[in-house]
Amino acid sequence: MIIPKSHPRYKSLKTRELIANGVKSGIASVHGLIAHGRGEAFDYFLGEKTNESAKKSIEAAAALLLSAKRPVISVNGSAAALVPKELAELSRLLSAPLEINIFHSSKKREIKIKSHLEKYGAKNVLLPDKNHKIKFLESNRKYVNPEGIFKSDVVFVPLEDGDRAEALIKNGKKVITIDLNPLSRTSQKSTITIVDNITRAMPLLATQIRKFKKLKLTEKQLEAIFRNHDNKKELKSSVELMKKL
Ligand code: PTJ
Repeated sequence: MIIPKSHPRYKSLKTRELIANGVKSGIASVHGLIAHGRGEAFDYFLGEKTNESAKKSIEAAAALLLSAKRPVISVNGSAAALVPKELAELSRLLSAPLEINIFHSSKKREIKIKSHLEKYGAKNVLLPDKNHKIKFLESNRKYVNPEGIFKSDVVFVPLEDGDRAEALIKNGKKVITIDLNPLSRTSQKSTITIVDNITRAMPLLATQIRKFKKLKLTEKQLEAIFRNHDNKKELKSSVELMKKL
């Protein structure tokens, strides 16, 4: 379908199309459409722009990712449909693997997501392995790759559902998420939550990482940045922002 550029909701409709096409091509789960609608509603209340609090969280997330020993980028069907190029770029910038990890179990979809990411330039994409699990999780998301999430210290988990952030934390990992809903379980349990649309936050995160790399910040400087981050405070300020609208 051709969406005229003059349409007042052009950007939003284009993003909708990405997720709808993702479902049609078997990358995103049909449930991803519902998740997307929920995200759109929260984005409305945020004024559909990256707020100051999200900018602070992006800075902290960049510092944490750069100081990680074994960072991993976890990818589900919705994230792959919305930001494949940006996920591949983040993987390159951090020399970190992308690991497919989906809630609605499907081997076929995992393979499709992998080749979709590779089409957009990803070089290191891992798949889950039924012989390796993380603890404290019952769903399909417990299966992980031995060279990826299993051994990781920091996991980037954008657009996530439910209980995995909490389980990853209980497994001793630090968790960074992007979630438009500051009240979600994932937002509340993660180490760092970026309350923003994944389509806006991903390019900003890459820019911040590039900036920190250029500045050649030391371990200590990076640590000071992410240790200073108060996730509860930033979540509260996103909720306050929504109330103001
Ligand atoms: O591919 P699968 O099988 O792993 O399934 C992926 C989905 C997203 C369907 C699954 O994880 C799910 O059902 O997620 P939830 O429980 O709907 O949670 C998704 C969260 O992402 C919600 O809190 C939404 O508000 C949020 N969200 C939706 N769209 C965006 C978003 N956050 C950031 N950017 C978006 N574009």
